[in-house]
Formats: sequence, C-alpha cells, structure tokens
Amino acid sequence: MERSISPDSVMLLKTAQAAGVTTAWDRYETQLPQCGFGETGLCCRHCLQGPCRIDPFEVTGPKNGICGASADVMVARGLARSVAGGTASHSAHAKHLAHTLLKFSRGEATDYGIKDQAKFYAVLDRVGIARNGKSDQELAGELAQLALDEFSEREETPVWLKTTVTPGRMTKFEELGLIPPGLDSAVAEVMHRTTNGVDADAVNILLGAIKCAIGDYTGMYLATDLSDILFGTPTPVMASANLGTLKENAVNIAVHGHNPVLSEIIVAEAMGMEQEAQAAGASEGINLVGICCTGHEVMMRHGIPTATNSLSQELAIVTGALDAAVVDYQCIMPSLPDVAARYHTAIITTMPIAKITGATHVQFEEHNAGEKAREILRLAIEAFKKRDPTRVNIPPVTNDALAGLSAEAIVNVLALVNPDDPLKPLIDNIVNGNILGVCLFAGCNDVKVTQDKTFVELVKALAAENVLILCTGCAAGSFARHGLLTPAATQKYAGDGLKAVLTALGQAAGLDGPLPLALHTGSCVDNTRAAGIAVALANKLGVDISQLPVVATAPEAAMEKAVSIGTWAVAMGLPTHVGVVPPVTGSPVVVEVLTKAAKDLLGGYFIVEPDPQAAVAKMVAALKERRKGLGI
Ligand code: BF8
Ligand code: SF4
Repeated sequence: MERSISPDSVMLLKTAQAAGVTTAWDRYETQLPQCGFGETGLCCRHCLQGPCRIDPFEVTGPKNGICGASADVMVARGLARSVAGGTASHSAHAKHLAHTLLKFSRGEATDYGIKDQAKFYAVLDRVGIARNGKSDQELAGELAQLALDEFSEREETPVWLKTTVTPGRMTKFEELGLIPPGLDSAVAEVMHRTTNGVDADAVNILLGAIKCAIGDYTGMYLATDLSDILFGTPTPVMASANLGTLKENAVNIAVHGHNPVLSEIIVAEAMGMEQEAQAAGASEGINLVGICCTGHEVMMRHGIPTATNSLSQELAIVTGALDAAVVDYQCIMPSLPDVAARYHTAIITTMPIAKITGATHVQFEEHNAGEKAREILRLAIEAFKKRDPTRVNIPPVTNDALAGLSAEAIVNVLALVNPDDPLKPLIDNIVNGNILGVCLFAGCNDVKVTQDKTFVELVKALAAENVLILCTGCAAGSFARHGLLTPAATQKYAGDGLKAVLTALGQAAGLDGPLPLALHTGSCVDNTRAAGIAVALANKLGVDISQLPVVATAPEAAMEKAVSIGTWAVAMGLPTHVGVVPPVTGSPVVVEVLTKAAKDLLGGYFIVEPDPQAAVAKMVAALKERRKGLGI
C-alpha cells in the first residue's frame, strides 16, 4: 500500500528510510497481521481473569468471555470505552480553559485576558449570566464557575447542551434518557457500566455510549466558546501549509497538541525574541508552525502555517530543520524523542499529565505563562545552534490555505449578501439546488489507509456534486496540504451551482475569487462550530437537524476522539461516514444499531464504507433523501 499521497510526506519517508529512522508506518508493518480478535472488537481485558476473546465465527473457539459476556456485549463495551476516552480528552481540554478563565478572573493569570468581548457577552447571554454592571473579571469568574459545574454530577441538564441544540433534539434526548449527568460523570458512568458484571445488554450499553458522546459534544462546545473568549473568535486569514513552511534560515518551532492555552502565549512571546534568534545566527528569526489541532488553533487566529498532521508528525523532525517541538497533550507520538535523538530537535513537554521519556519537560502554568514561554523559546534557539546544515532537507512544497472560518465568520460573510437575514442566502441556495447539501469533514489520518487519499478523493467528488464542505482538525490539515483551501480549488473542482455560490460569497467578501473549496472551521473541538451552523439553519427553518441535508465524514479516522465525535454527530441526527472500519464487526447487534436502528431512533446513523466512490454515492443518497423529506 502507498503510504501517503502528500508530496512532502512521500519525500521525507524516503529520507527517513535512507537515514534508518523508524516512523509510524514502519511500526505499523511490524504489527501486521494485526490481531483479528481485536480488529473485530472481540477481545476484553476489563478484568484480571482476561484477556478473553470470542471466535468471530463462533465455530470452534469460545462463544463467551469467562464472565459470560457475549460478542455483542464485548463489542458494545469496547466501543463505549472508546467514546469515554474521547470524551475525557475533549472535556479535559475544556476544563483546562475554564481553569485558565477562573485564574484570569482572580488576577492569577495576567498573561491572559478577554480578547473577544462581543463573544464573551454573547456566551454570557446564552448561558444565562446577567451582566448587571459587573466587571468583566467578575463575570469571567462566574462563567468559569458555571463551566466547571458542568463537569460534575448534578440534576440539571448541562447548560452548554440545552442552550445549543434544537428544541427537537432536547426533547428526543430527554425521551431517550440521553442527557449526560455531567461531563466527567458521563465518562465515569461508562467506565462503571462497562466493567465486569454491570451492563450486559448491548443496546443499553450503546445508549450509554451515546449519552456520553452527547457529553463530549457539550464539552467541546464549551471549549470553543472559552477559547474564543480568551484568544479571539477566528476571522478569515490567509495562511500556508506543508513541511515546506519550515525555513532554512529561521529557528523553526512547532507547536503541537491541542490546547491554545500554551500555544497562544508562545505566539505572543515569540515576537519579542526575534533578535535573540537572529543573534544565534537565524537571519529570519523565529518561524512558528503548527502540528495537529494546536496548529489549527494558531492558524485560525494568527495565520500560522500548518506544517503537518498527527500521522506524519515524525517527518517534521526528519527535515533536519525543526529545532523544537513544543507539545501540550493528545495525538503526540511517544516516539518523538527517539526520532529527535537522531537529529538536534528539542522535544519539549509542558503538561504535568503528558510527559514523554527522553523529552525535556518545562512545566507550564498560567500564573507564569509568559516567563515559561520565553524559557521554551530559548531552548529552541539553543537547539538551533546545534543544527547540522548538511542534514537540512526541507521539501519544496507549500500551499496557500485560507483559514479562520468560524461560525461567526461564515455568518459575517453571508451577512455581506443579506445583512438583515444572513442565513437566507444559504437556505435559498440549498432550496434552489445550487447547493445539494453540506458535509463536515473531520477526523484524523490513519496509518491503515494511504495518507490523505480518501480525504482528497471524497472532497473532490462531493464538491463536484455541489456539496458545501466544512472541515476541521486533520481533515482541514489534509486539505490544506493539497491546496484545497483555496479559491483555485473551487474553480477547479466545484460543481457549477456550488461554484456560483462560493464565487458570489467570495466577491462579497472582497476576495479575488470564490471562497475556498472547503471552509476551514477550526480544530477538532471546533466541530461544534459546524454543529452551531446546522442548529441555526434548523431553527430558522423550524425543523430538526435530523431533517437537514447535512452529513459528516471521518474518512481516515484513527483516535478515540474521532469515535466520540462521530457518535455525537449521529446523536445530533447526522448520517456519519467512517472510512476505516471500527472494531465492531464482531457484533451483529452493534453493527445493526449503529448503521440502522440509530436512524429510527435519532435520525443519524453510521455509514461504514472504506471505498471512496461508494462512500460518495451513499452520502449523496443520504443528502437527497433529506431533501426529499423537506420537499425540496
Ligand atoms: O483532535 S483529527 S489525529 S490532531 S484526534 Fe488527533 Fe485525529 Fe488529528 Fe486533533 Ni482530532
Ligand atoms: Fe473476560 Fe468478562 Fe473479564 Fe472481560 S470482563 S476479561 S470478558 S471475564
């Protein structure tokens, strides 16, 4: 199998091979053939009597685990724990932001502030905090406390859930008992009910997983809100992509991970340290780039280039030009120090819960954020001095990428066409068929499939069918690397109807051409921005999200976080495609519930289809079915 179609990845994989550097792709090969029990979800280690496995064909091997768990129960429990893992990750990210806001309100985090007062007030209004002449600092404290209350068990519906979904969804969630008891409690409940001897009904376990995923949605919405308040709501910005954004004559520093609490301060402090970098011999000073979602956070807000994605993160080091990778948490390969040991790159961990053996740890805390950021930047400058110029091998590949299309930014562009009723141009063009529907691209690259291939094939085919594309996280990174976040891509690949709409919007926005083929709406936690647009459309039309011609896809999904997002997308009522088969095929009941019964229950359902052309056909059919339901 081809490893990647990303030209910079392809080039550096050869360099890595020649240098004897092992990457994720090599390690994947050492794992083959992967365990069939695990692949089908028929493996359990939830108690010390295990591991237990079940014969997927139930021929000669065991039909149950030692405790009696059936194939259906085992698969459902495993999937539910993945959802809990994803939810815990997003919720911890959200909680971190709430703590930062709280510390700011107490005067304990002076490097932070309210960057977007309009959003701050809009969120306060939405969650029901009256301003009553209070100072921003006091209000920030109240908001942070309300946010932190969302995590623990209480009797009320989480505020960030009930104030952000359609009335129809809320009724449905209440009827089905799917209101999470609190964000951390939702995770704890899944861990409890999936341990030995608790929930042994596959359908009930899956409902528990969906409830937890709705908690995931809630935490993600909260995270995006607080990030925008603290760091600014993104507005359109021209940036660039690929590993060619590293510079031979600069101190190259990658911010990598997920939470802007650290990377925003690094960005702010880097400006003041240009001279130090130049004094060290870097004529172009400091060059910040992003990897993974932290990269998208700073790309959306500052136009910082996105260098690469999670799967190809090691290749940034193989350029020989990366002086430091500053990491916070999530999607950071434990292998980074091993690869870096072959070069001069400093791997700098910053979070107490995310250390890596072999890395340099600089504990980052909000009360001395600026000082710690400068310490980190100095480590990078020191590392630059050790760079071996003869090993620098930066691929000559860069692409322009327009980013910063938050929900607010998209509404602002639409308002240029119709200031009184911004959503109307979008709705009119969906009704008249210029736009067939909307597709949200999300999720990771996965070593099991050729990097970016499914992403690129799907987006081109869907755009040709006049599907409006939104994208986040590694999906956005993939499109950026292939020049698909550009007006030129719209000219080349969009169907006539979509092209006309994107051109009219691009002109209204003062661009030289149309809006990009895919609208970059943010990092993975920002998938809720797309949900927000769908909710606004549904409310305006007086329907539920499950009736809208909107689909989601994670064609190269890898992480537990993608599983939890996919599950809440289904809960929100979206047909949701995944291109990598998740470990559920060992259970006919789980497959049936996720791909069929969920449709009757929630309107959303999973479409599991690795073949890109077949996936496009299924997504287009789902959009047409929705249009028919609406009579358009
Ligand atoms: O949260 S898409 S590989 S980087 S999990 Fe990770 Fe997947 Fe990328 Fe961002 Ni999202
Ligand atoms: Fe085996 Fe049951 Fe224990 Fe899982 S919980 S390891 S199936 S005995």
